[in-house]
Amino acid sequence: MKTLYHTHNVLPHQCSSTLVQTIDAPLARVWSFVRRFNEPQGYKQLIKSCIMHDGDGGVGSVREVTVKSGLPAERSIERLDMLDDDMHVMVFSIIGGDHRLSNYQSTLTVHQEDGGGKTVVIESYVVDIPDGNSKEETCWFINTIVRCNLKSLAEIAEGRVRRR
Ligand code: A8S
Repeated sequence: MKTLYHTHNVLPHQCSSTLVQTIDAPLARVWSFVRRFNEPQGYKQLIKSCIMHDGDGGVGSVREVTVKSGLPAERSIERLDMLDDDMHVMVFSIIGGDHRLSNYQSTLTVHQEDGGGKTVVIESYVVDIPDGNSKEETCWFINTIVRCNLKSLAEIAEGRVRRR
């Protein structure tokens, strides 16, 4: 069931959203990019580099990503909470960094589309609304980043661009 991992308990001071991307590539290929927690720059275009603080990509691993210039932050510390290679589920949390995102948690699932050879990726998140921002502003900002990540995942999985 596609909604299984995307039903969140959202508190009043939080915002949440769900984004969907259809990709014209086999599920196994899409998942192979998603599952590499220690290599998010493999598909996330906004990430410049990634170093591991703990672990090597398994559950509990902690990474520090550096993002490209022009964004309102430079780095983010993130922990892998769940990685299920059978159900194709990945959950990670942002646990630090020089940005204003508190209690950010993302859930990404990958599904085989009925008929055809296409794959559907669903990513949902929950995050605290920072002081001084509205729910709409917060969701707009995160949705822009997540949509950009899902678009670049599609480009790479479909072979329209090469991996860096
Ligand atoms: C992800 C999702 C998000 C990443 C955000 C929301 C971020 O890496 C970027 C810009 C920021 O201002 C915040 O899946 C932060 O990567 C691209 C550094 C956390």
